[in-house]
Amino acid sequence: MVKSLTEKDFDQVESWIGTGPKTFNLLYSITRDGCYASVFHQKCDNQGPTFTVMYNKEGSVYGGYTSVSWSTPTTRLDQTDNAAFLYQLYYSGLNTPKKYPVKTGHTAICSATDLGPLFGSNHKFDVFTFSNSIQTSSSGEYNLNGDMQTHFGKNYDTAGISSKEFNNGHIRVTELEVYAVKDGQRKPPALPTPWRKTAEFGPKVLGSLKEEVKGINPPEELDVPHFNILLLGPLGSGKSSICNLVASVFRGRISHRARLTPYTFGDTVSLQLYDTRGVAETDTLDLLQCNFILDGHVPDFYEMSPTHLLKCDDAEFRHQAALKNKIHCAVFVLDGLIVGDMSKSMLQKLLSYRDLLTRKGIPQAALITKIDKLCEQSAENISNTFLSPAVKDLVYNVADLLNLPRNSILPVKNYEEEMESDENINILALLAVRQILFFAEDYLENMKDKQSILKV
Ligand SMILES: Nc1nc2c(ncn2[C@@H]2O[C@H](COP(=O)(O)OP(=O)(O)OP(=O)(O)O)[C@@H](O)[C@H]2O)c(=O)[nH]1
Ligand SMILES: [Mg+2]
Repeated sequence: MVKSLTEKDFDQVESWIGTGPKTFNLLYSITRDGCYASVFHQKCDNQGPTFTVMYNKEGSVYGGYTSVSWSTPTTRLDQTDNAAFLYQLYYSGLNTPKKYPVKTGHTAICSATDLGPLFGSNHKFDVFTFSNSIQTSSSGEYNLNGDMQTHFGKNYDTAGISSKEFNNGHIRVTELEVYAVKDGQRKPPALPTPWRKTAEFGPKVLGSLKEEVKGINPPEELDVPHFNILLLGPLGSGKSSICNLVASVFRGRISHRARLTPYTFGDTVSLQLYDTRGVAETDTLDLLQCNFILDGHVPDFYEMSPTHLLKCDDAEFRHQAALKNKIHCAVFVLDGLIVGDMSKSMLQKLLSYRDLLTRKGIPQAALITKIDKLCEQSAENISNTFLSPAVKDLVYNVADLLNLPRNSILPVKNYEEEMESDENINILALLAVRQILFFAEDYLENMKDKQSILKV
């Protein structure tokens, strides 16, 4: 349903009036001020040209313009106005801009104390909105008591259309507004400021981010082919979907193997993501097992479960773990829809991993998934992520919950099944991957420095 006019609509009205740039200042709104003829006159009399607009539940938007002031004469006053017109901007939700000019020599408007806006004459009205007062119905509509049918097309050239084609054949409106129209330049609406600075989304930035991410590699001096990134998070938070997302950005290889599954992405990017079993309230990856993973003792594809815990004397236990087997950055994957309502015990669990990681000096980040479900703005277009107040609030909230810096909280949208590749989803993923690789690179640079100190 159309609820307010856009800048494009105002541009359209401006071009219909046809005398240069115009400003539109809302004088009266029945949902704000009440549907009373007295209030309409109090707010709109002697204001010069005005633009009246009505909205209905079907999504139709229509009304009239007059260059003559509304007034409160003692008896009903018909006035001619060669500049007046009726119009339709939307019909049942579709943008259908049409102007219906006043017929030459005909009455354009009628003013009186008891009348709301009336286009036409006292006896032959084309668009008569209401008289006296109207209360809202239980459905939230105002069932206007005027008439836009009987004499529709009498004073205005409505091109033979019926009132049904004008306003769906009824005068139940959800809003009626009157704007003062004055000469002047409208200020362009202020662009919302992004809450995180990023380059403008587009094909160029997608290409350059891809190249940048491919160019981030572990220090050559270390025998480490990939950055090993561990994904940790509650059940169903989107960990496996993250692996698919990165794979789809880099056209990598996805193997659907169980538990501690390393996903490499061909030769294109030095990144290995370790997907883990979801953390549940009761059954979970204990800290010792997590520590074994971090230290590289758990072989790839090892099936970890609470009933199948790795022990130091197991044959699979990798005793001689090298830096290339260890985790270089851990990423908490959190479902954006429910992270705000996370239970205390789940938060405690995540914080205990976090404590372990911090004590081991392993950098950490958090990916927030499902941001498409979080707000309309992002659902419509993922490039709005950094403009969305809802995403911003969540990112800041998660930073506080996990006590992580805000720049390590990274919103993403995963691909759901059978979705086509999308440029904006890929850009958001690459921004997150780049940040995670920076953290892992820092960690390995530190390791390199430590190794060289030990060698001296
Ligand atoms: N709309 C939407 N759905 C998502 C997103 N990420 C994941 N999902 C859906 O959430 C569900 C769980 O995703 P998974 O990737 O399997 O989650 P997981 O963390 O691997 O789950 P476990 O391995 O069971 O702990 C799936 O149905 C996904 O399609 C997202 O960003 N947006
Ligand atoms: Mg999974």
